[in-house]
Amino acid sequence: MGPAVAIIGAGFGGLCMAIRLQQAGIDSYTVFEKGHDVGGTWRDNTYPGAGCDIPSHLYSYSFERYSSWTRRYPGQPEILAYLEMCADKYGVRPHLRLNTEVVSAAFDEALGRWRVRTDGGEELFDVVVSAVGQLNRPHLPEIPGGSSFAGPSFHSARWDHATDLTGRRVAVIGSGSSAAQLIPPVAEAAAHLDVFQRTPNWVIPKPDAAFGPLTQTAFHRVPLVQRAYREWIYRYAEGTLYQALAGGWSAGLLRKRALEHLNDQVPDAGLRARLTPDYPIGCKRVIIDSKFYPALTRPDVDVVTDRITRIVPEGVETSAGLREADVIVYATGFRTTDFLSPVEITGRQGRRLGDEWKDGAEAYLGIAVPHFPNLFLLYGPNTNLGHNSIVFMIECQVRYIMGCLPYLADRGPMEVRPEAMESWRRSLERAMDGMVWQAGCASWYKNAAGRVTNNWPGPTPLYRRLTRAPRPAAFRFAR
Ligand code: N01
Repeated sequence: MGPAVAIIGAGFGGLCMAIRLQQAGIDSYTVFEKGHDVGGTWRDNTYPGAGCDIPSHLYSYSFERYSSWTRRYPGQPEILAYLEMCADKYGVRPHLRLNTEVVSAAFDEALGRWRVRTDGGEELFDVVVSAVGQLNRPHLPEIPGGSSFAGPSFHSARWDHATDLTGRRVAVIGSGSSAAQLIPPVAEAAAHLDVFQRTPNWVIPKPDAAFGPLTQTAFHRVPLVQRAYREWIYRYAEGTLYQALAGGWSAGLLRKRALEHLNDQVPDAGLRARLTPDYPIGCKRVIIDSKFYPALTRPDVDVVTDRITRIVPEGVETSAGLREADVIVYATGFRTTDFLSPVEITGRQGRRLGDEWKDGAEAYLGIAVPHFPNLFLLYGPNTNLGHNSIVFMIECQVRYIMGCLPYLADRGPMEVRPEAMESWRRSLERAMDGMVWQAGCASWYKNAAGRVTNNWPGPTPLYRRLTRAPRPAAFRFAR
């Protein structure tokens, strides 16, 4: 038994929370999942070429070192299979409430509990853990005439597998990480592909390879090899990539590597110029891919940089004229600064989370919000990374929340103090100062006012230290 815990979402975060509760002998939890199965973003993103640009041995739980990864960078089916395996192996399945969307959660002050409302009714819980992720709501741009298009059109995260692209004229709008992955296979199938690029991205090579039988055997038989490999990738990301984002010594090296990659893969100087970003590397999420540029150089692919003016039944109209298309793919990203929305969260004194966050989402350690007792966030505000595995951050947060549970048992609902939040806000602002995301570029890391609400500005070992255990002085308790 233990506290009744409602977990919203069964992706990497929600499953991790469930597994740790299960391991602690707390079986009084429910995982609400609006989709038909576990997997989160890895269930939703099934576009051709979908995969992860963080090596599989790091993009997995530290406590479940899977030795069956077939390649360095896993494809979406492998990651989804890993998460399904974890749900089975750790006994999470009986706690899953699939196809059930949480509509609202309201803290009942008299009861000291949360009223969680789903499309199936209302239930009481002691604790709510949000694990909805930052990239779960597709962003569909409001382009004039959008609905007038005569053919199929869909978002990259809602891939329409019934639409066969073979021999068709395809338009892909967007050129971020999702577009970079789906463009090579789409170009292969299509008769012609137009890629509508509004802003070029920095791209560095992805040294992907299948693991040979020797490596596989080493991973299976010698856990130390696997641990050492994971550690090596982690340290590289911290030592080199993080330094670049913080404006350190490696920014120049990374930029040089990206420019060499562009030079090597794109012989045409005109196209190269259009693909060269004019902002510092890392300001937007760096694309890690080795197939993207070659696809853009194909004779049957055009990179269109003219401004899109409207969608018409025949295709996409730009400032330079009509580009005819049979299918439109929106690889236009996600509504990343909405966080928990559209779930209505109401804390003490009827405070609504949406109102508290009207100037930008924020949370103490990215986990707790003043006036919202016993509400904990996974992958919350300012905990996204531009350089390392988000699974690491999720594990830090889950450990922290597990550390809060004994306090709840002894002293009742706990709520972070506004002073602790204020001091956290100030330290974040200071740390944010030197980060490259502040440079003059638009990105999904920032809200409309230009505040970076999504990214963690420090090294991840620091975050791990800060979240090692809750500091009781930062909280107000009911008893
Ligand atoms: O989305 P994005 P994504 N007209 O927001 C363009 C993770 N991820 O789905 O740059 C024309 O990056 C927009 O243009 P601009 C990863 O963290 C990870 O590709 O705003 N274009 C941009 O080109 C990634 O960062 C993996 O000018 C419009 C694109 O659409 C995050 O998901 C794989 C437009 C959106 O790019 C999101 O990536 C895939 C408009 N009106 C994704 N509106 C891994 O491998 C938007 N765009 C781990």
